[in-house]
Amino acid sequence: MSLSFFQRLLNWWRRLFWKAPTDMTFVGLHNAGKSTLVHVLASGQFNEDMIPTVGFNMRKITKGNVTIKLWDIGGQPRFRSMWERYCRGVNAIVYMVDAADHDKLEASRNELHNLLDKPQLQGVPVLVLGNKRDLDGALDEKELIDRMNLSSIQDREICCYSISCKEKENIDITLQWLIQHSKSGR
Ligand SMILES: Nc1nc2c(ncn2[C@@H]2O[C@H](COP(=O)(O)OP(=O)(O)O)[C@@H](O)[C@H]2O)c(=O)[nH]1
Ligand SMILES: [Mg+2]
Repeated sequence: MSLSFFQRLLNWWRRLFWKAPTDMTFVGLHNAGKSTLVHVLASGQFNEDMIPTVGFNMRKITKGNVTIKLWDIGGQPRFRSMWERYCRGVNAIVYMVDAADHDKLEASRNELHNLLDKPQLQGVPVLVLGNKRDLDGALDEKELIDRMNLSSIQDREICCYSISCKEKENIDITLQWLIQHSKSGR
């Protein structure tokens, strides 16, 4: 069975992404789809380690030359001091939102703005992903930019895509953004 043109193109972007030496952070509220995104991007094997910190769910993904630190943000102010430690020096931050979970949007917005207020993270480019666009009532990009108050973020490059990890929608442009930000020279 031959792969479709689209699948082959996606695989090509994937290989390119895992090649460049990169350190990234995937963060967002629990259940946004961060772990699912890693599986979709990797589509195959990767290494996953727990970083042992009591009560704080931090995972380290490695594949090829890429390291991704993955963690759930929210509801635990006592862990805020760790954010800088885990995000310092990363090439980019991917902030994931469940675009269909309207009840959690405000919390997600507040956590994002708290995170970006950290001086150590100044200037780090951010990609906000509104995941689960396949679900009824999911916010589109424009609505997400508004509800997440992204236009107030002026001190860095910020981008927002509406994606579905489940239906693999807009994974190609997500990979392209990640590849473009693999080597920021920071
Ligand atoms: N409908 C839908 N469900 C998704 C999508 N991405 C992830 N999920 C589901 O959302 C739940 C949470 O995903 P997970 O990756 O564990 O979230 P995490 O806590 O951010 O790592 C799981 O049940 C996933 O199957 C998506 O694009 N659409
Ligand atoms: Mg997870």
